[in-house]
This record gives sequence, structure tokens and C-alpha cells, in this order.
Amino acid sequence: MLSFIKDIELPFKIPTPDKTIKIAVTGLSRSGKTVFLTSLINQLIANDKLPYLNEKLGRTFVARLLPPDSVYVRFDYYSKIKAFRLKQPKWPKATRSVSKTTLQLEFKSEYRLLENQIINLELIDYPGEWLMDLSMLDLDYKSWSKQMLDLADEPKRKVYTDEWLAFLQKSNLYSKNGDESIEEKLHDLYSEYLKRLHYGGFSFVQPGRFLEPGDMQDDPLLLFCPLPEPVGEADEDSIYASFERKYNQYVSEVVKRLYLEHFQAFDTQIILVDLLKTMENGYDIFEDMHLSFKHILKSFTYGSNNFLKRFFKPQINQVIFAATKADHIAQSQHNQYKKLLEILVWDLKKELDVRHIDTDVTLIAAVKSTYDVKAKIAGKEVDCVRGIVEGEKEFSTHFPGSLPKHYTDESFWKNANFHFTKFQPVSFPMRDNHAVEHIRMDKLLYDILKDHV
Ligand SMILES: Nc1nc2c(ncn2[C@@H]2O[C@H](COP(=O)(O)OP(=O)(O)O)[C@@H](O)[C@H]2O)c(=O)[nH]1
Ligand SMILES: [Mg+2]
Repeated sequence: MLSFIKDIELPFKIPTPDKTIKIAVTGLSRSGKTVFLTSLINQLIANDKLPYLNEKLGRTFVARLLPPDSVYVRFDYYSKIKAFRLKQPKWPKATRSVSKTTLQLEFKSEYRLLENQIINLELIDYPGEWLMDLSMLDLDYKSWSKQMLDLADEPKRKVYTDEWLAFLQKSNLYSKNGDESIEEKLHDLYSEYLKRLHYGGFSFVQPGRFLEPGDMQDDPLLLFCPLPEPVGEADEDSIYASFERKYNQYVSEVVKRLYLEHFQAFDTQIILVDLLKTMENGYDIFEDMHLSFKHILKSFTYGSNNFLKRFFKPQINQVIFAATKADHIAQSQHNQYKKLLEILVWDLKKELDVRHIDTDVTLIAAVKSTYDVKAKIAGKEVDCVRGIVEGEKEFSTHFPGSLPKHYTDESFWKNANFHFTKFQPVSFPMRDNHAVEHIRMDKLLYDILKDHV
């Protein structure tokens, strides 16, 4: 009966409406956004390494990249993949701004009388550092400054602040200022402090734009930093007043605009997390990363009567947290690796759940550049990974450390002693008829597509 319907042909086809799924991919710098998007496009075009996706969807499709359709910088898949196809393959260069591309999926209709279904995946790649600034929308200069100064006063951060705070203390901040170079110096020293934090493994820095300026490099609008509140009124021509004006302008022209242009409505937000960094650097860095994601997600996890919610009403259906670069760890440890991410985001996930936003926590390696082997260390057999270390020519075996069965034990953080090697990427197949090896990309793709196909 069913096969009879399937084969009916009409002089016309019954149309199926096109769909667009807007997918925002974000994560802190070096979390793996560019590599992830390159692999995702490669996987869907080749579609030879996605058994889970194909089995669950049960539909045949072709994927094609559409030509650029907007003023956005296009995510240049072709130049990224070229570097991966070199004889000595290379990771893509660091990217510093928003880029966008559309991958069109055409699903073969199940019935001849139906037109094929078109699903456009609109993929947008944002620096997480920019999103971190969204929480500034809620704060005036005075409150923001206080928050930043309190944070700088925490013992784990204080060690990085010396120069900035010393200069701040000897500067005349509240009366008429005749020397513009002082403003510049204050800003530079504050930026320097943020950079030092960043190199120390910290991720929560505000404004995130100071680290990832994108097209605002050297823009005078960014020439400010937090300052202590004046005792009385600050002079109109003082440094304090000037910084307050720039802060307000930055928030309303840059942060708000980003929010209005990009974050009004999209279906899925993928947040990529580099957990390896927290495992190498310990508990403070883990907690600090949690703070960053709290700020990044603030626009979605706020209560109902807050400023952002009242004015912008963001629409979002799904947030996927994915721990990246899982190929640094043997498969036997993957569930524990995922559990660590669950611990990192548990409260954010709860906040999203209660607002009817679907959440998923998963792990991936977009470009699997190692394979698992067993080796003996001090007579004990351990699970290791084998790959080519960057700059070398031959494969070597690496034991990164092992994750505990339970994380309740604080000694995990105290004694954690992980070392991750930077591996050269495996070479991509020369044509898009074959995709690169990955870990669990098909599960993630299914999560994105399952409610739309
Ligand atoms: N082994 C491995 N390394 C990865 C993977 N994804 C990213 N990396 C590493 O992380 C670095 C940063 O990735 P990238 O995508 O440029 O990060 P972005 O700044 O978030 O766009 C790369 O240069 C690689 O060294 C992966 O799947 N496997
Ligand atoms: Mg990038």
C-alpha cells in the first residue's frame, strides 16, 4: 500500500516549504570554532562518516555551500580546507571576527509526488569574548567599574594587577585633565592586565573586545578602563567623565548593536568548550571558565523582569555545550570527560531548562588526529593516544593523565597533573567525497537536525 503511494507521479509536485536553521557557534578564543565549522561542512558534504545521523534520520540528502548572500565576512571553508590538505597539514590561522556561511541540505522526498525538502543551515561563528560583554548592557559605568575592581582584588587575579593599579593610584582621575596620554596609558595598562590574565589561562575578561577587538583595533572608543567611583562630582573634563562617556557609547553602540543584529532570534547556540585548558591549569581556571559562560549566557538565563529580557526578548530553542579536542584523551575516558563538562555547566543548564530551552552536553573531536593505544607506565597498563606532535615527523605515544571515576574528591583538582600535546592535524582527504575522521560529530549533527527533518 505504502509503496504504491510512494510511486505515484503527478503532473506537478506538492511543495515542501524551505526551512532555515540559524546556528550560532561560539566559544572562547582557541576553543575550536574554526576547526569545528570546517569539519562540519566537510562531514555533511562528504557524508561518508556519519552513520549515526543517517540511521536516525533515515533520509538521503546532498549538502552544498551556497554563495555569499550578505555583507558578513564569509566563513572561507575552501581556504581552511586547503591548509588541512597540505602534505604537512596545518591548523587554520586564528580568526578574529564574525563570519557566516550557509550550507544547504536537500533531502530526497519519500514520495515522488512531494518536492524535495530544503533545509538551509545558516552557520555563524562568533568570538565568545564579544558575547561576554553582553552582561555590560545591564550595568552603568559606576557599577561595572566596581565589579571589575572587586574582581581584580581577588587574590588569584591580584598578582596580575600591579602596574595598572599603581598607575591608577597616582593619576589625577577626577579633576580637569590636560594630558590625553594618561587616558591612553590607563587603558593600555588595563588591557595588559587582561592579556596577562588570558595567558595565565583565565577566560573571564571584560570588555572581551579588548582582547578580541576584531575590526575595532585601535578604535578610540575602546580607550577606557574601570575606575573607582569619585567621592564628590567628577569634573566634566576629567578622565573619569571621559571614560564614563566612552563606556556608555561602547555599550550602546557596540554591545547593544551586536545583540540586536545577531542575537534576536536563532534556533541553536553551540558553545564549544576547551576543557583541556582547565584540566592543565586547575580549579581556579575551571571556576573562571564557569564565570565566563555565565556571562555569555546571561541574556538567556536571566529572570523575567530584567532589562535584557524586557527589551530584547531573545528567541532561542536549543543550547548545545560541546567539549572539543576529545582526541587528546583515549576513548575509555570520554564519559568522564563529558561528566566534567556537565559539572561545569550544571547550573546554566538548569536555568535554560526552566526557560524551555533544550540543552545537550556532549563531546567532540572535529578533526581526530590521534588513535588509541595501550602502553605500560611503571608496569601498569594505561590508555594513551598516538599522533604526530606539531613540528615532528614521526608518530609518538602520549599519556595525558587519567580522569577520576568521581569528581567529588577535591584532591582531583589539587593533584591534577595533565599535559596535553599539540598534535599536527591528520590530513583531510583530497576531495570532498570523503570526510576527515572525527569523534561524535554525527551525534551533534543529529541533535541539531532532529526536530527539523
Ligand atoms: N587535536 C585536535 N586539536 C584541535 C581540534 N580542534 C581544534 N584543535 C586545536 O585548537 C586550536 C584552535 O582551534 P580553532 O578552531 O582555530 O579555534 P577558534 O579560535 O575557536 O576558532 C587549533 O589550532 C588546534 O591546535 C580537534 O578536533 N583536535
Ligand atoms: Mg576561529
